[in-house]
Amino acid sequence: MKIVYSEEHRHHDPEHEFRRSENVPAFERAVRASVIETTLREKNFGTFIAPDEGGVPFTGVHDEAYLRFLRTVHARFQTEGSGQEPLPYCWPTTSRPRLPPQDLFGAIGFFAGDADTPIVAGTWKAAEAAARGASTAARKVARGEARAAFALTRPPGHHASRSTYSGYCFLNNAALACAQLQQEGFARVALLDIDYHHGNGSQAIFEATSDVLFVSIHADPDHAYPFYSGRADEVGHGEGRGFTVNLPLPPGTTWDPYRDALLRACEAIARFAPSALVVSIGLDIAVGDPLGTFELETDAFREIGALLRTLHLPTVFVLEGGYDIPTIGLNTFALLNSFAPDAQDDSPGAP
Ligand code: OKP
Ligand code: ZN
Repeated sequence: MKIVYSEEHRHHDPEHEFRRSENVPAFERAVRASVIETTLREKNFGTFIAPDEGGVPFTGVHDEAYLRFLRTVHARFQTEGSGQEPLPYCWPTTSRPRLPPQDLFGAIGFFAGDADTPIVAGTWKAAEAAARGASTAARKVARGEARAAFALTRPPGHHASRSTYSGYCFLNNAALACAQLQQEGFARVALLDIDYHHGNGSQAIFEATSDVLFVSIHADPDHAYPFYSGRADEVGHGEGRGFTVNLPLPPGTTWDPYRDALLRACEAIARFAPSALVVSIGLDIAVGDPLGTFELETDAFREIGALLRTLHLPTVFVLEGGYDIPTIGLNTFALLNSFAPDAQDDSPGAP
């Protein structure tokens, strides 16, 4: 298995965020990726590679005006704002115009999905590197250079839609991996999202298409962020109707009911018969995660990897959430190592 990793994620390392209106130490920190990197290296798992020069398939995933905003917002804030961190204070609610207003705070509210996704000076640099990492992982798998790859990237991506940043996410790395696989000739791709939080950005990007099946297992939005999407009756729109599958689970979910949901997810994927699979992995489904309530132990991550292996698909794993620093490395290893026990074997036939 190829592991795509670059130190550039460190450019985005915010110290604080808001939590239910309170300023608290940030959860989505650089140490998350470094602890996973260290664990996988200690276990001698996989082959580490850097992102390649192949670019990012932005078209079809993110809007031009949104990308321009992300590239420039922090610099604009230094002159047009207070010079600290850009935070939205108002949002379009009754309707969203086609284009953002010229005013900086009008634009921030236009593109922001929440008020606890800090933007620092290096955010664009880090987000762009993560997007390149996910695109690289997809290229390696598509070109048969590896049967599976892991984009060990942050900031995460699954809450970012075509033109909103939210939930620590700016560029939708998993969606970009899907787009890259499609560009390389894999017409039908399944995107499985097992982060604790519903991947509302990924769903929004693909809800009107039948080429990408989006399947998500997550905490019931009645009780968990992102609150306004992820219910079981959201099944896609138009041509994409039936190609979105949401499997919400109650707070406190343990392995047995989780496994049932994962089996259903795997059945939906097998029925779709894709030519490749992208998995958004969130380690925040682990017991003890500060932002989750599920109770999955390390054994469960092993079982998840083993179950995904039975799909026999070229697979791109993309890191999303997971905030319990002492366990995220081991749980990532548990999942990936049971998916690909012989991870040093990168030949196309190998898992
Ligand atoms: C991102 B990912 C703390 C409250 C929670 C949103 C959670 C984002 C999770 N400020 N904020 O899906 O792990
Ligand atoms: Zn999450």
